[in-house]
Amino acid sequence: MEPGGRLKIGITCYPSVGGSGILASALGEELARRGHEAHFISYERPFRLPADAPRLYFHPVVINSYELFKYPDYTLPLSVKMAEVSREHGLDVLHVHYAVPHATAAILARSMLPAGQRPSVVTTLHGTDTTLLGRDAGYGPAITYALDRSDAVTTVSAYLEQETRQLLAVTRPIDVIHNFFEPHPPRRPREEVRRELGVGSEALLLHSSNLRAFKRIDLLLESVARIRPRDSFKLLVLAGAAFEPFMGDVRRLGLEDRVIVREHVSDIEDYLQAADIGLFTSDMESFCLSILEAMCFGCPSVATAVGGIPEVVVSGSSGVLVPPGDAGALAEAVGSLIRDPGRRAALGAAARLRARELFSADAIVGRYEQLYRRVRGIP
Ligand code: GMT
Repeated sequence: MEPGGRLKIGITCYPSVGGSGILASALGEELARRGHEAHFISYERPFRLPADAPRLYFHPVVINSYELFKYPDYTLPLSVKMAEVSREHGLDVLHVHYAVPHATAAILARSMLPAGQRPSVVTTLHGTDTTLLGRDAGYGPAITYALDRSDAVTTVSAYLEQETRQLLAVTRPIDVIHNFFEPHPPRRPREEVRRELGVGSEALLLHSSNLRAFKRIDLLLESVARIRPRDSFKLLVLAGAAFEPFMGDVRRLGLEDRVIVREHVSDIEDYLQAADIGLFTSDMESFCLSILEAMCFGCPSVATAVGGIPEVVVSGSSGVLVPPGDAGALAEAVGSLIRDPGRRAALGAAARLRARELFSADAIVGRYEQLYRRVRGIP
């Protein structure tokens, strides 16, 4: 640690589109703003990481290919890079987001270093590292081992803490630290963005995700197809993956003139501020950062009441939650909000306030700073 209580934190995450990488990038950005050093260690620069912020560094992990390997290995080169960066920069903490394989690599990196140069390891579980991989006999025991040997473990919701205890038989303390979102100011005015999207007075529904199977894009499209009248809305999909595989459903449901797709947008705030109602149809979600992103712009969501979503949205007060898998209930909830702009505005205002009070950088980042100090034994 540097004089003045500044910490040096190594952060490893998946750099591709996904909530865990977005959260890790935002955390690094906020830590650097607070005077700490944030050293990102990954195979690519995380896509939302600012290019030129002070005290924010990126250390790429280089993977060579060897004929002998049928499957390329990432864990070992990652752990070697973690150890190298720890040694060269005197890292206090290696904070890994998503257990597989990052937590294992961090434990190995720590044990490769001499006593006195060893960083503490903090593992943040984000979701499928417990709920999917934790059930896989080829991963579960390795995840449990890495969690037991981490100096601290956090989960992004109380739901995920319970799942981790049950699925991985973890008995050690776990800190629940919810996700946060700190929006950057939009670059373009709301009206300009709506014009770009071809949206007039109709309600703009928003869905943003990486389109993985559990996001239930089939259900999303099925639900909006039931909304009447058809011309009362348009649906904007901010896709973190190619949307093409879903175009068959769009055509089958006659939604060609209702669905607008933007893939891999980086100026997400421009689109968030243009939206009226979020729509999230997942079968599982430990938190659902996309709902929070919309809340920050006073955009209430209709979502399925699964996993950690009820910790983010209080149904009837800061959004509307319906049972999972029910296209009728989703369509009915969205339709009633389209017809009632007053209720929409009230839910949106409450959503924005809840996001500010519970899930802003001010509310959350200090908890990570405290955790880092705790594992380092700094009062
Ligand atoms: O766990 C995953 O499948 C991926 C992960 C990600 O990288 O996007 O998503 C999880 O982490 C996000 C950030 O904490 C949460 O908002 C998502 O709810 C969570 N996904 C699931 O639990 C399925």
